[in-house]
Amino acid sequence: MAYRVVVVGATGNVGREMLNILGERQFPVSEVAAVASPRSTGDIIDFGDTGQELKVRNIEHFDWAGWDIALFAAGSGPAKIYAPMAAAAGCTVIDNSSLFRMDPDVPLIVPEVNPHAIDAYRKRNIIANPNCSTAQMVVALKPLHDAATIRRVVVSTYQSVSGAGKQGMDELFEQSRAVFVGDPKEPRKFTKQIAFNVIPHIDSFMGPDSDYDGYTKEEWKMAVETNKILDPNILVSATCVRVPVFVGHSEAVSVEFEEPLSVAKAMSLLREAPGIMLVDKREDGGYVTPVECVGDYATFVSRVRRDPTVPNGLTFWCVSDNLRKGAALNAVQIAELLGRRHLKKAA
Ligand code: 11C
Repeated sequence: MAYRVVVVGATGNVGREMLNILGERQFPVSEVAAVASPRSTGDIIDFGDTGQELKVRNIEHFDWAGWDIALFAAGSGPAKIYAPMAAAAGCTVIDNSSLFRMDPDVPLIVPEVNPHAIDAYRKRNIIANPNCSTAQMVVALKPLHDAATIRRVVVSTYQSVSGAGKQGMDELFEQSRAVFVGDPKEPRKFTKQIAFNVIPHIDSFMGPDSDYDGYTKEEWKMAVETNKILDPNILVSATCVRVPVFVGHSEAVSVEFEEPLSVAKAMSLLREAPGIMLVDKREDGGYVTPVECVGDYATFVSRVRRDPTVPNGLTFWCVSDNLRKGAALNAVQIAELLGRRHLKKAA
């Protein structure tokens, strides 16, 4: 038995990774539809490395009936129109946008962290995929939280330009070249020059009616999504920064626990935890950087050390491919979980 699967936004950064990962993981598909906006209709794209080619279909005329699962990577606008349409037609939606994440009737799932929460998906037939910077952080926090109960997290991110889509990647490439040839280009996608620079601003600013006044929406998402996925009692203060890296988000995470947790115990828990690869040699090069995590499934943790400034604190570095664990891989893992727990069609 196998599923009829739709990938929406199939021509974008995340949509293409969804197709790659469905193929790589041999997700049981009987048919795959690549769907996108009218401007891509008729384009031919690869179904990952399977050797199959897919003709892109127009979302405006797509008939959702008879399809089992739709992986949406088209942003909030299309999700608002088409996700409820697909869900009503009986096709379970796994949406990568922020639109449904905080809806109490929509589970927000990271399979290594809160797989049981998926059981509530039937209320809307929609499941939300978290923000990339949240996903990798909660995978790393989960085993530590289970052992010593996290009270507070202070995190600074170093987020790659692919989080801002193809336009973000193009802007870094073109600006870098422009700096070298002495022909500077005005920023278009980002608010300031991203080449050879860092920008402490991702997404819009929260307003004075929010507890997170002065934070950005990306920083707010890291807090409220962590609360929904892992534990509503964890306090999170994030500073999200765009850096001139093409793919791979990095995070410096400081955690304060209710109970003591030694570095040795934390490392042993992380070594065993699903989805984590601990690389921590405390020597030159004994840690993972974004370029090394591209194309990988794991969230890499390095630089685990005691935080001497609080009674029960640890600090670590974590890196993951934001287009994979932060988006497409997590969505496919949700589809696998859905199949195992609910659809009962998988071989
Ligand atoms: C970025 N994290 O790096 C964002 C991209 O809520 O799904 C994903 C935004 C989201 O710019």
